[in-house]
Amino acid sequence: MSHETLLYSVRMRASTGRSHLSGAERLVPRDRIDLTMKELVHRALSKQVAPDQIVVTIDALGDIPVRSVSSLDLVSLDMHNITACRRTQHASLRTPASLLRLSWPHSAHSSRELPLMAATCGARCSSMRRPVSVRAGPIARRPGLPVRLERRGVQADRPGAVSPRLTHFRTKEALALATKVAYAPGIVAELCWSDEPDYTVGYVADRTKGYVRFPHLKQAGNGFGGRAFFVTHGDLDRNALMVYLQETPVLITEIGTCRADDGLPGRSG
Ligand code: PML
Ligand code: MG
Repeated sequence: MSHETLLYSVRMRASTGRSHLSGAERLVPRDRIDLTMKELVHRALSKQVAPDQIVVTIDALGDIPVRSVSSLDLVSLDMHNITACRRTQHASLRTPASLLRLSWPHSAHSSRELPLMAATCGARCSSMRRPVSVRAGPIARRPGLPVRLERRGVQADRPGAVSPRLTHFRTKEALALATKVAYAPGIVAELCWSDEPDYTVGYVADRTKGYVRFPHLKQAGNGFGGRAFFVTHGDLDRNALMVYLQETPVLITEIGTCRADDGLPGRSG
């Protein structure tokens, strides 16, 4: 493989004490490694809390096949009331009968917020230990799936491909991640609330609706949040799902359409 076509995974993890502080991953060609490292380290250093440790890991993908996809379409809701955002997020998740189980990826910050997010989805908590399984529908007796999402292989910011509306780095990264997750075998939908205290945004994502963005799911200053995956049951191949999420590099080669809400299903529900 020539130097030009070789892709590298650049990962940053920052922590303070035993707590995770910041993390990100990019898939970049060799000539962008330097810049990407600087950007990610800068990100870690810009947190309100100073990190004790910043670890940057760079791996050549080598022969690992990369899956190229277009991003999900982005639908942005102009809705600034917390209750309305939560209700609509709930309503937009209420679709398939196969929407059965909620798995909690991880996050020290997440556990206290989980009941709230679970309620948002119409689900009930079965445990407060992590990973937490949440009851949602007829699969209640099945154990939760401890999906830990590695951001491996996600590229969010191909220059030139980004729509003018996609300006915030968190939106770009979350869209890339949600796109990867949406194409995972067995995933029905994903729900996210940002865990940044001053970033009140979250989304629901699936392949049909796209990335539906809710600007105001919590009060500013509230550092709770996280991601939850809804997976199918019966035919779920856990192994395939885990391998895809943890190992498969996904390159976002095009950005889908970005539009304001124009009649999201469940909007009035
Ligand atoms: C956005 O659409 O602006 C991003 C929402 C989710 C952010 C998740 C995070 O990075 O905390
Ligand atoms: Mg976060």
